[in-house]
Amino acid sequence: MIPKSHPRYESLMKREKLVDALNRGILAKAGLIAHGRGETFDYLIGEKTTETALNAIKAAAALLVLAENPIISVNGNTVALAIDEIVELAKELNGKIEINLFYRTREREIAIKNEFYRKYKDDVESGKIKILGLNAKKQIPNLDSLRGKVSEDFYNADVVLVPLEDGDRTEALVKMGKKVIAIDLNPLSRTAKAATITIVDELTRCLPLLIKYVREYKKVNRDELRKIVENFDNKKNLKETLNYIIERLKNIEF
Ligand code: PTJ
Repeated sequence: MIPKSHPRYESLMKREKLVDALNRGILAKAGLIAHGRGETFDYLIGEKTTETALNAIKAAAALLVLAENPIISVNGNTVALAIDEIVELAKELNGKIEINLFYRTREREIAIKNEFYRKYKDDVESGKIKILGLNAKKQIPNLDSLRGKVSEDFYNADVVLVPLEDGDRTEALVKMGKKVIAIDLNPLSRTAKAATITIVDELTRCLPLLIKYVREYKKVNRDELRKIVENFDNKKNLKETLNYIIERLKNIEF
């Protein structure tokens, strides 16, 4: 039991959630390692949403609202940490959520699907959210990993949100002509570099902001939204994030 007064309470609770998800067959073992890498980068950015991350969140929200057929791709870590926020965001869009696993097994796919049913049975049964990807038959071209198998809906999506993605698939999705929004605390990752928009922020911290801006932008005219997307330069934003980290570390006080 972690006392609420512990200075690292939030962070330790996230770890608890991941361990619990591992025990329930949702998380891949490597998901724990991936989380540790994320924690390191979160220390470097100061465990808060930076200005550059906020710019990326706004551009991502605009792109999602403009999309004809957006889809949210989820893996073990995303479901373990942020199932509620993912469902909330999906309901603001077209409800489509695709299970897509790097360490793909039938058991994990089913465990993740069951988690959506356990927590959001009514929404799944009423069609407010659609859980896709279980009988994925389409293949992303030029991608050998099991992550290349996707549903028809995913194959036809114009915008995909991919929290904690691997670089190979992001590159392949961009080559297919899709707009890819990545959430990744590592600004140096191949995913971060290949995505159309990279949000360098912690998943559970940025999703509420993304939802907030999606709600707001649904009331904004499409030309305005296009401008927000066009004015966003991912490479420039990543460089600014790195410069922010450098300056922060140079000036840190102990
Ligand atoms: O559930 P599966 O089988 O699809 O496997 C998922 C993992 C995450 C294990 C798999 O995709 C993987 O190995 O990913 P990587 O290549 O380790 O990349 C994960 C990235 O996510 C790293 O760059 C981390 O910095 C970042 N990351 C980890 N936790 C968070 C995060 N970014 C944002 N928020 C986090 N909480």
